[in-house]
Amino acid sequence: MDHEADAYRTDLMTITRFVLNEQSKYPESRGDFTILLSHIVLGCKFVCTAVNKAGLAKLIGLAGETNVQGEEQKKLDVLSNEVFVKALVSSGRTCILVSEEDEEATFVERSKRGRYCVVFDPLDGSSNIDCGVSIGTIFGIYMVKDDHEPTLDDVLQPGKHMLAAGYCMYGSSCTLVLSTGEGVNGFTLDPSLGEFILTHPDIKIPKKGKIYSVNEGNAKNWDAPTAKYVEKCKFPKDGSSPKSLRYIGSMVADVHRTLLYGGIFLYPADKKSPNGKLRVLYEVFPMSFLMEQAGGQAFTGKQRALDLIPEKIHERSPIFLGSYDDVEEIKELYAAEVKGK
Ligand code: FDP
Repeated sequence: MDHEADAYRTDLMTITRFVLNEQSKYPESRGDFTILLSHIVLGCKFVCTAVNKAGLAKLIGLAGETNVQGEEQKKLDVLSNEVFVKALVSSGRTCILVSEEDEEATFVERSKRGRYCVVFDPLDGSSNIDCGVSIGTIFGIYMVKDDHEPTLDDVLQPGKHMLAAGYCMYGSSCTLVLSTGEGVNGFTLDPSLGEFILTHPDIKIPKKGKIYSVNEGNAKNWDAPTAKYVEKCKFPKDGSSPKSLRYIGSMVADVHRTLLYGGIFLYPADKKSPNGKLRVLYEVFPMSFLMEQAGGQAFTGKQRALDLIPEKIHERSPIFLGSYDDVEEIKELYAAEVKGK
């Protein structure tokens, strides 16, 4: 990228302009999605500012703690959840919200109701907050088909029914990655403008990567295909070079790197957690949607991740996602295991 030229760019593609351009392809569209997205973007900007200030403002304490002024502090993830719930409800475009922070789904009151269902993790990777490691917001969007009274079944849908998905990473810069089902685009927040600017158009994941990303501390409890795959990454028998291991332990950051550099991110099942750790609706689905839209794959160990039909809103699933060829290898190992039985 030519940074000098970039500093003088006068034709900036903001995320709103980008989505309005997309919307103009559909003359019947009433702009509801653009309005919904602008409320998500507002939530991301708020959380970004709060994350940046967290160390200074001591926002990182436990919920219920008091600060030096004696005011009650809200934990950053609790605060982020409140911001997103309020922004989404006030958009007037949502009917059901499922948040990682809330045990029950929120059904929006009739007067403020729209047709979109938003599933989200307002601040994923929260165990990393206190040490300043990148964290993020993940979201997926469904739409109810007709004017029926919304029920949980409207969100207990396979990921392939999502209309859009994305994440915002709060790292050295604040980056929002979005797919509305026609490829993947990345936008970086320009703090001086307060706008997300298109910086990563049409992201395509490399077909094969050189990095694997997994919590190897769980290795003793892995099943055979996962163990074999990781062994192959470290000791390839086909003459190729071993892969590098990178694991941040913050899904948004690990997936973002995987999307840009290629490779594979895995959070497999193990003996202690037969369904893995990551949540289907607001972690596995949105990230799988983005991976497929960028030309990669996402697999649960049994099936294409986006085909999964969740039965509960906080359900978990094992996940293997990333470069097409790398995920293909793990699929082959699981297929061989089933055949061998
Ligand atoms: P965290 O526990 O910090 O909230 O789902 C949550 C998550 O982070 C993901 O962001 C991350 O990929 C994963 O858990 C890390 O889990 P391990 O610590 O078990 O590796």
